[in-house]
Amino acid sequence: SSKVQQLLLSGMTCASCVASVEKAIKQVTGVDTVSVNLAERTALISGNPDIKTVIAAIIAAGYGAEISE
Ligand code: 9UX
Repeated sequence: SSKVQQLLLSGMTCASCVASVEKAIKQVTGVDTVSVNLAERTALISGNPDIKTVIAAIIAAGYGAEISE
């Protein structure tokens, strides 16, 4: 079922980084919406994606991500 998952990001320094991370996340199967906050270094992801696949996509885009409790 759909839920909201939060990741803690690293490596973002500007708004274009935010756009790149959001694009990478949106391409993962099951993602409905994404909200990346540069100041907080968080990504809020709604839908039902495999979170490890999301993390892999972010890393492939050149950034860091870990599960935020
Ligand atoms: Mo901004 Mo981010 O110039 O990888 S795009 S630093």
